[in-house]
Amino acid sequence: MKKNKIALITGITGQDGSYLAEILLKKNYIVHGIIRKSSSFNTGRIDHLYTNTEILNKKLFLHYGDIVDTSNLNRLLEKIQPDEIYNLAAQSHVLVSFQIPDYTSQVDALGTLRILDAIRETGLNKTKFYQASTSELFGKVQEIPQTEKTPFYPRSPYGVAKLYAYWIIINFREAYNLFASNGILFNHESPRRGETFVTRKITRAAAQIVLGRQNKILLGNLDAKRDWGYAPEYCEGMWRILQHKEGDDFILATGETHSVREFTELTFKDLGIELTWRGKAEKEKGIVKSFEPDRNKLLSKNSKKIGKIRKGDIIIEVSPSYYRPTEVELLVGDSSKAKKLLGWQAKTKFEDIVKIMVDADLQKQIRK
Ligand code: NAP
Ligand code: F7E
Repeated sequence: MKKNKIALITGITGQDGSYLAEILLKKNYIVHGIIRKSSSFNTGRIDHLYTNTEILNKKLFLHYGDIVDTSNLNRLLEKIQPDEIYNLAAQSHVLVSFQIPDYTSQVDALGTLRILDAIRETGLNKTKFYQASTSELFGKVQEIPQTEKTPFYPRSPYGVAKLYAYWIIINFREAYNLFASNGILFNHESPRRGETFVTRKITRAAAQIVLGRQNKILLGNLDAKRDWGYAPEYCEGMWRILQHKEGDDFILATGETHSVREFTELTFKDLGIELTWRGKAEKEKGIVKSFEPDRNKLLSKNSKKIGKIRKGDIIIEVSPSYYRPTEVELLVGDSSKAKKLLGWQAKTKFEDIVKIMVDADLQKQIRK
């Protein structure tokens, strides 16, 4: 009988870790995940997996650990002997990285080195390694669209830490012949996205506004543009990157770019609210132009729960506290290499990602 492959996921409790665990379990992998000790529950995104007695401790194993803890990493690798490691653990918030740059570098830069070193220490020379690299490496973009050959110009401690990780992957690949790959992933979103990233912040707050539980959202730079894809597809792409014949670096992106403003307008449109904008910069406001809550049956079934929204209500304001000291204004990726060599392509369209997220947040809020 063919032996099941063994994968180790760092960051299994995050958005991507949770989708990747599902994908690998479906492919009959034995999945190990590193979770951090926390004073409150941090396994919400994988509860459906690890409360399943068919899966827990049979196909899915969770271990306490931290990628700043070298001896813990060595012990885990020795014990698990994974065929594939997916390093998704990171302090992944760009604005927060300006507030905790040292910690961000310890985790996002040196954390990657520690795992690579542990691979060598434990003699796991055949283990394949996936590194969660990012479009934030391009920062102040030197070329549009960005390809694997575009020079980097990171604009945050997060981006700079991930640049170290990117290069240490390539160095270990060349120096020690390790199968180590960078997935340079552009923003990817889902209902499991952390609530402080802009897309989820908007869809969650919009659902609350429509239900009359919140009056407005405070946002930062409305004109930043991102190449937003759908997270489950990107996690399938991570697996494909490690199935390639050799370690290499790949961009995963949709090739489309949209502004935070467009994301906001579409979110509210989905809920029956048309927005108009007034004012400039910090004084700009998003105002209700019209409200017809007929967009989905969901709302009509719950019409008693709809809040009292009126034409002229101010529901968006700008707060400079969300501005970044140095901003990444525009990202748009070219993933032709992944299409050609991995057969990977982003499928879910921007409008559908917004709908999926709005529906999920609305359902969630209605259930509360
Ligand atoms: P996320 O939701 O923020 O998840 C991050 C994960 O890392 C969580 O499981 C977190 O644990 C864990 N973690 C943080 N610090 C750790 C440490 N010191 N030791 C061990 N685990 C630690 O991020 P994501 O959106 O899933 O992204 C996954 C990876 O891809 C990250 O490396 C991110 O930087 C990178 N990336 C993301 C995107 C994107 O658009 N989502 C794009 C490009 C690259 P807790 O749950 O305990 O906090
Ligand atoms: O910001 C602007 C903000 O925090 C997107 C991470 O997964 O993707 C993510 O990083 C844009 C920025 O994501 C708010 O200034 C406006 O221009 O959702 P975000 P990010 O910084 O692009 C990359 C690829 C990663 O690798 C990262 O790990 O939206 N923006 N107003 C705002 N952003 C936030 N968070 N909150 C606001 O209120």
